[in-house]
Amino acid sequence: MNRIRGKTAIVTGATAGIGEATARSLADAGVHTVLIGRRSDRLESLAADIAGRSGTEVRTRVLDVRDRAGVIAFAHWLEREGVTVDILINNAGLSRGLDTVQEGTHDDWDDMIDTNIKGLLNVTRALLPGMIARDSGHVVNLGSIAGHMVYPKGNVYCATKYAVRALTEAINIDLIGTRVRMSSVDPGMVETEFSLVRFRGDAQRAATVYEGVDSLMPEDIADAILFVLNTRPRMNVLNMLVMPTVQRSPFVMDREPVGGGQ
Ligand code: NDP
Ligand code: 8X3
Repeated sequence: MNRIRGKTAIVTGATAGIGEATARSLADAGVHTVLIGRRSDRLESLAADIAGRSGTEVRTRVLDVRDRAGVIAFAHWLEREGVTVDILINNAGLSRGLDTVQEGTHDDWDDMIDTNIKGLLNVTRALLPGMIARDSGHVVNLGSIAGHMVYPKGNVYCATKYAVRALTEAINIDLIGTRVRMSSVDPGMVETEFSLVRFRGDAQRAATVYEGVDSLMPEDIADAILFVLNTRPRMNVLNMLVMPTVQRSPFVMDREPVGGGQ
């Protein structure tokens, strides 16, 4: 049964990876979408690709979730466009570097904290009041296994994902007395541009992260998000931790020897 057809979803970080796959899956399910990211060329080509899928409307908006004034202006633009937001996918996020704290850089920390925590809060603060006023809506945050277990040199990235988990729990308490739901989908390793961004474009280093691993793919997480959204209104999935079958914890992973075991 499709309970989300005809609704409207905002997807932050729709230009790549999990956000892009989720945008496609939502459109396939008949959900109208508003796609957000900083790279306009990617937004436009994705919108062109999915426009008309199941007769859905697709809007795009170049927006940096760290830009608080820009996020508020975005919310006003939605009002002017007559868009009622039923679903918010707080997906925009990133990691920067893999260093001990004593070797880390302030710029990397700012990027992660400002995007993964404050960016999520900026968008949520702008759109949640409308959902509460309508007593209807569903927010899905992208957490991570990194919000459940820390790993070596993951320090600040892990802290941001622990914060996402805490915010999901805390905002659910804030929402008591309303029918608005907030969920979190927390993946283990997913093959996306995540490591390319973490290692600032070093494609070789990024590739080694996924080498020999039957990682999750963005479409798997899109499936999980669609499942969470499609539950009956009386049910709220607070947290869905999703791992590749070959990864039982950040530290326990079946990795095929490179070169097919030679
Ligand atoms: P990608 O790098 O493939 O995609 C990240 C997306 O976030 C891009 O669309 C990027 O768009 C957007 N983004 C980054 N910063 C901003 C910003 N300031 N404003 C607006 N958009 C922004 O990574 P993933 O798809 O893997 O990551 C998506 C989410 O999933 C993140 O929150 C990540 O932490 C989480 N996650 C990822 C896992 C993985 O293994 N890949 C595992 C667990 C969680 P643009 O650059 O155009 O702005
Ligand atoms: C991304 C997955 O394990 O690299 O959240 O932190 S991990």
